[in-house]
Amino acid sequence: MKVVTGVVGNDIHVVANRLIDLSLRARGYDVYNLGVNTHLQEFFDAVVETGAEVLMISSLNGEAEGWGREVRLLKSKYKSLDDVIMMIGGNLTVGSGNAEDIVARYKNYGFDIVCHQMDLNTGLDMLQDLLEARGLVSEEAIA
Ligand code: B12
Repeated sequence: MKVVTGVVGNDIHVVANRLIDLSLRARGYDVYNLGVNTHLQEFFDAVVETGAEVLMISSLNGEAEGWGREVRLLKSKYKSLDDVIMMIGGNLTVGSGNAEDIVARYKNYGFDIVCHQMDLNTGLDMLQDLLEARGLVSEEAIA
């Protein structure tokens, strides 16, 4: 199972990105890590190039709020990505905000799984659950 990951926008917070990379590999995923400072369109291009089933974006400084709005537009341009699971996590707004509202907003942008200020392993369990629900993996195997 291939996952493209990275940190969106002009965001240099790299620690979570390294942890995500390690944790995904430990769970058996093939990881294509674009690192920090990644433009939204670069994520979409990488998903097309690698044939990844999952796109996992981080935002730590909160600027994803600005980029998130472009997701639907890009999804409509890249029609082949309709079945790709889109996931985002980290600090998904600048300053504080109501978590339920933030999650609803990002779902509206087109993300399937939204993990605002959520522990990484909880988010990765949510991904596993969705992959199982879609019949893409069994409980035992990811790779
Ligand atoms: C270290 C740090 C920095 C370092 C970064 C060094 C580096 N190269 O990584 C420096 C000093 C450079 C820095 C700069 C800035 N920072 Co800073 N930084 C931090 C700090 C103290 C720790 C971040 C960290 O590494 N945490 C450790 C990792 C492991 O935890 P994490 O990032 O929270 O990630 C976890 C979860 O969020 C989750 N997760 C993350 N992504 C995803 C994705 C998915 C899909 C899932 C499921 C889970 C998940 O998993 C991780 C592990 O559990 C935080 C405050 C804090 N205590 O968190 C502020 C913080 C992130 N920074 C902040 C800000 C504002 C900035 C600056 C804009 C400050 C400035 N005015 O210049 C700049 C941004 C520069 C830029 N272009 O991005 C804010 C963001 C606020 C917001 N979103 O509203 C924070 C929260 C501080 C604060 N309370 O205001 N920062």
